[in-house]
Amino acid sequence: MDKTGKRFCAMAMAFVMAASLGACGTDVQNEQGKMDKTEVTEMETTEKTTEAETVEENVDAEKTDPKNAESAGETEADDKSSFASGIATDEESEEAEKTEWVLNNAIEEKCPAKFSLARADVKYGEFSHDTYFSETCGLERGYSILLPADYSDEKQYAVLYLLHGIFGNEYSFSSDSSNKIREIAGNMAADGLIEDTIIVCPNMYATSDPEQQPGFDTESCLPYDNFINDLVNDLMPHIESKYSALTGRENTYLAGFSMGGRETIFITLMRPELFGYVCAISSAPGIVATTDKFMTHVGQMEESEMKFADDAVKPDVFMMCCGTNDSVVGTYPKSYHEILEVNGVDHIWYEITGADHDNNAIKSGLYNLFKQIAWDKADN
Ligand code: FER
Repeated sequence: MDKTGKRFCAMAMAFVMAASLGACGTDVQNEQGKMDKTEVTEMETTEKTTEAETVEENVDAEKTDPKNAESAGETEADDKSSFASGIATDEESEEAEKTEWVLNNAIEEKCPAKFSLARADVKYGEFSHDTYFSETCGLERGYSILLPADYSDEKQYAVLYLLHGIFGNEYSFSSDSSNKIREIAGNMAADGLIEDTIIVCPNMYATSDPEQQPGFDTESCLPYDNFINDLVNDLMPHIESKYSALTGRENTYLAGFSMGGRETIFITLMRPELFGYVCAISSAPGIVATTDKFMTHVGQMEESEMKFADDAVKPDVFMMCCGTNDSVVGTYPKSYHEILEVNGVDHIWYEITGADHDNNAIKSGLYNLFKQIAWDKADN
C-alpha cells in the first residue's frame, strides 16, 4: 500500500472497526461516457498503432506480460522495482520503448511506465510552497505548486488544480513521490503531448476557524464543501496574478482524489464554465445523501440535481474513475457515474482493475486526464 493508502488506513482505524474495512467494488468493466470525442469503439488510432485494439486487450496484455515493470494492481514493493533513484533502468526503458506509443483517445487503465518513470534526459519541475490571503476564510492559507522545470515569465502555462483527500493538506501530493505527478506531467510535456502545465495543490479544508479539524461528521466536512468559494474567489485569482498562467476554461483543469474527487465533481457541476478538463478519481460519498461505514451524509444535492444547468458551457472532458478494489469509497464513484448517465451528463467513466484507494488510481486518473487533453487539443 502506498503512502496515500497508509494515511487513510491509519486514519480509518481511528474511526472504524477494522472488520468493516472490506474490499468492495469488484465489478470489472470499462465503460465510456457519451462524449463523442472519446468513443472507445471508434478508437481513431493512427496506422502506426501496433498496440491491442481495445482497452480490454490492452489491460489483459499488461496483466499477462510478466516483464511489465508495473503490472496492474502494483504495490509499493512493485513500485520500488522501478528504481531507487527515480531513474528508469536500461531494462525498463527498453521495455517501455518496445511498443511504440501513439496518441489515441483510448482510456488506459494503467499509466504506462513510459510516463510514470523518471527519464535521465527530462528535467522535472519542483514543488514549492506559498500562501495567499483567503477572503472566504479570513485567513492566510497555503498551497503547494509544481512549476515546470524551465518555468519562465516569457511563457504562459495551463493550470491544473489538484485536490487532496480527507485529512490531507497542501502537502499531501507534494510530499508523496509515489504518485509520480512530476514524472507524468514532465514526461508527457517532454513528449510534446501536453504543454508545460502548472500544478497547484491547495489545502481544501476551507475553514475560517484555524482550530477546526476534519472528521466524519457533517459539521467537520462543511469546510470541504466551502472550498469552491475559496478556490474561485481567492486561490484562482491569486494564481492567475502571481504566475504566468493562461486563463479561461480551455487552460484551466481540475482533478481530485477521494474527498478531492467529490469536490471536483461538485465544483464542476456548479462552475462548469471555469474548467475545460476535469477528472474525479476515487470520489468520496456525500454528493448525494447516503450512509456509508464512516458516517451519514446529508448530501450536497439531490440526485436529480447532479447535472449541468441547461444553458451551461460544459467541460470538454469530464472524467471519473476508481479502482475495482477500492476499500474506502467502494462503488460510490460508480454510483456517481450511473446518476450522471441517468441525468444525461456527458462524461467518461472507467475502472482501474485491481487498484485500491491509492496512487495506482491517482496515476491512472492523472495520466488519462492529460491524455484526453492531448487528444482534444490535437484538434480531434
Ligand atoms: C466517507 C468515505 C470516504 C467520507 C470521506 C471519505 C466524508 C474520504 C476518503 C478520502 O478522502 O480518502 O464517508 O466522508
